Amino acid sequence: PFLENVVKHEKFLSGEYDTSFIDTTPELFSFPVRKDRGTKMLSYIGNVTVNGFPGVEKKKKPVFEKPIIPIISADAPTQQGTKQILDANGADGLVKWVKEQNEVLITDTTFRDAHQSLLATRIRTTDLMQIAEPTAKLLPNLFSLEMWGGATFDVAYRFLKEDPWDRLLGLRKKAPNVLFQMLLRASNAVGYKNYPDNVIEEFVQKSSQAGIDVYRIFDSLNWVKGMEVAIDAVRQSGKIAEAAICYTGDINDPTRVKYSIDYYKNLAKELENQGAHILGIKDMAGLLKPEAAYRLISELKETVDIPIHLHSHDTSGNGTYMYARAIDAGVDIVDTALGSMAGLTSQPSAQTLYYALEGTKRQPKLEINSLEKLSTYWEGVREYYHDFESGMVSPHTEVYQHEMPGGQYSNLQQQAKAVGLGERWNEVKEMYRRVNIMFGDIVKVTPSSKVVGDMALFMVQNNLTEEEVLAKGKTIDFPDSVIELFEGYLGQPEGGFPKELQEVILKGKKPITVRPGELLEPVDFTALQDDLFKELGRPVTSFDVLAYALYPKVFLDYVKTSEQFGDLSQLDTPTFLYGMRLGEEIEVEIETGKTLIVKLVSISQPQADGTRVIYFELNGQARQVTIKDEG
Ligand code: 3PY
Ligand code: ZN
Repeated sequence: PFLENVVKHEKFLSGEYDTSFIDTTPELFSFPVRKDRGTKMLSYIGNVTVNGFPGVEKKKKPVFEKPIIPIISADAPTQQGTKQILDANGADGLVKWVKEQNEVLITDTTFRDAHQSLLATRIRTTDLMQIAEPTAKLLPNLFSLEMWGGATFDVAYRFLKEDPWDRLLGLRKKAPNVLFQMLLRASNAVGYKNYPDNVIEEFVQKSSQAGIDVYRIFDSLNWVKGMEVAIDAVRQSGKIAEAAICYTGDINDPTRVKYSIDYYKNLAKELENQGAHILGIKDMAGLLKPEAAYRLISELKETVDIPIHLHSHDTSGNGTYMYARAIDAGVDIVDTALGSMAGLTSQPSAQTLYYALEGTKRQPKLEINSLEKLSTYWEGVREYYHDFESGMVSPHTEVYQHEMPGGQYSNLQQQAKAVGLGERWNEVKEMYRRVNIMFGDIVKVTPSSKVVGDMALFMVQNNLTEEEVLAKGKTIDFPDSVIELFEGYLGQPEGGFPKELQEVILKGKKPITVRPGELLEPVDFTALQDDLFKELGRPVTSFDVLAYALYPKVFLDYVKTSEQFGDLSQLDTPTFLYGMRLGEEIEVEIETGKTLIVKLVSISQPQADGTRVIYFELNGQARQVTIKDEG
């Protein structure tokens, strides 16, 4: 009857059934509480206890210390911050305010890039939610919290089995005072390919309604044409368009003429003319050296009138010193992470920068003890995710050679292991450098960096040299991503593609030179919502529809897992990743005021059909679930 009521509803029939339909017709959507929520959760816990979690070594659940949440008195007010400035004065008012500040402003990346770059983006919403309010209360002077976008969207659905929109909405409630910032891959949105223009427009509209204020927009080949739709959409939403230049090469190296200071100055001017409120410098691999930073920022300050926001990774160990030089040159905002989540492939540490600038006029106005307290919390959380660490333990100046983005390092390493090249990782890194040159020295950042990585793996695996690729290319089946790049589906690189290689890779196919979005049919969101509604047999929100438009398979897999195991976002992370120890008791708050107490009593030996029976107590009642032991 529920389905009938919905499909016969006049609003449904007229096609007006976006989220407001659910909001305005609640009578259709009040379901009886599902009685089997407990059993679903026990199935998940049983499963992960017996079979482990992908990417986590299967072993008895370790005993973790509980991460220490700073104690803040419940009635301590949340001080107003940049979010209120934007809401009161609009994007231009906020930009004006930024320009009036003398100290360097700080974006904290702990909620996004830091864990994307250190822990394969695996931090779960529950660990973010617990520290969001203390962060808002302890660091009200932050410029922004980078907390969404990049890989977080995909990884949330794909690996964490949780909804990234819930993360955004939940965090927004806990941290109402600081601007929320996301990374948007221009026409690639939060994915790895080009989407139709209306998908980008819809994504910006919905995410801005859900709480994003600052969009760092970049194109993976620095192709401004590919950024226009996203910049316009952000401007229209009334939010802040931070259009970013990806930094590659070395402006102070006379042999790297392609990415010269003039190249960056021209790009900066173009982005300002395109409507950027802020100019982002996205040093995704951490290639910007201290003196180059001083020169770059000094000259860009004379080129554009908008504030400049610098992002970098500390892979080389030079990050703090480089920031200090950029700050000397007048950069307005820089990205740091809390100390325990900083350094190496992540951002430079907020505390380190704070002390580095002591005694200068531009020291950030942040409370050092607050930074330390929050950092202590993250030190504890990071332990949970130990198995996702890249294994890098000291600075790698070799990044200046291979130029691999911080966020790619651990990922490509995993990819190499998966295809049996774990032992040849050094060769893969060297090949990555060579492939870049073979491709004509391109900007390497998601998704162009993934193509360079795919090609490097392919060449190492097949023992191919550059010469052999050209000589035998007509008989080689190149990875799909490589073909798409050379077809022009990620846009156009500076100076064009190397012609001979392009011909070899495309084998007679004609490349495109227009914006890929111009060739793509707009997505019919109403039809898509209809399909999804039929597929799922439940009300779908416009957030669901967008996720489905971006990642159809990943989204449907996520829905299937949620149906099987229920909402897993409430489980604590050690249980989510390791399951339970025999005799252990945990509490799971499934909704406010409703807590399940789960005890793992025993696990049977495998039965003839390969299943095991897991015996639990759920709120004191004996319960059992049967799990297939995957061996
Ligand atoms: C992303 O696109 O996810 C990045 O962080 C690129 O640096
Ligand atoms: Zn980054």
